[in-house]
Amino acid sequence: MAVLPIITAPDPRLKLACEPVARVDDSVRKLMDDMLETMYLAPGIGLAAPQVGVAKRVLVVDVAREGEERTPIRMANPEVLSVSDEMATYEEGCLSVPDHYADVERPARARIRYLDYQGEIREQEFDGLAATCIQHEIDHLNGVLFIDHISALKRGIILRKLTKARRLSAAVEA
Ligand code: GNR
Ligand code: NI
Repeated sequence: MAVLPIITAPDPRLKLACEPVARVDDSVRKLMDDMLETMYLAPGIGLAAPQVGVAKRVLVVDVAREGEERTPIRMANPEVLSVSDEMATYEEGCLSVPDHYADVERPARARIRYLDYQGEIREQEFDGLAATCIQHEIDHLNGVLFIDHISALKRGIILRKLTKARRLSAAVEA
């Protein structure tokens, strides 16, 4: 396994729609495992392939709390089959939008069809933080960030701060 560098906004690679995988082969399984290792180290509760510069429809999630047993979920080509009318609001963050958080409202439950680690088709209903996180990750596969769900004013403030922070760190490294 390997830890991969995480891309941060504003980066055009975070705005692209990703391609489905043709099948879950060893290279896709390695990507999933490397993404999980990267996510656990960060630490985060989810990670989508475009965040590590790979434009494929692959994501990983683990919403187990620290100290609890790990419950990794690996998905390729996830599809939202249906969502609840009931909505839920969580304060979201993103490894690609470091140090910024905002409330985002999403459906409270979502039924997802995906290819698992073995390439088998699975359907599963998610609720709570897992439902929010998986919807956040599927957004990434469509080039959408959580800041795209907040006001343009707040989004602009955050993107300007991220651009400034990047200029500063580039200057320090130079
Ligand atoms: O680590 C993460 N926490 C989080 C909290 C609330 C809603 C979504 C998330 S996902 C985020 C990791 C990440 O950026 N995944 O793309
Ligand atoms: Ni994210």
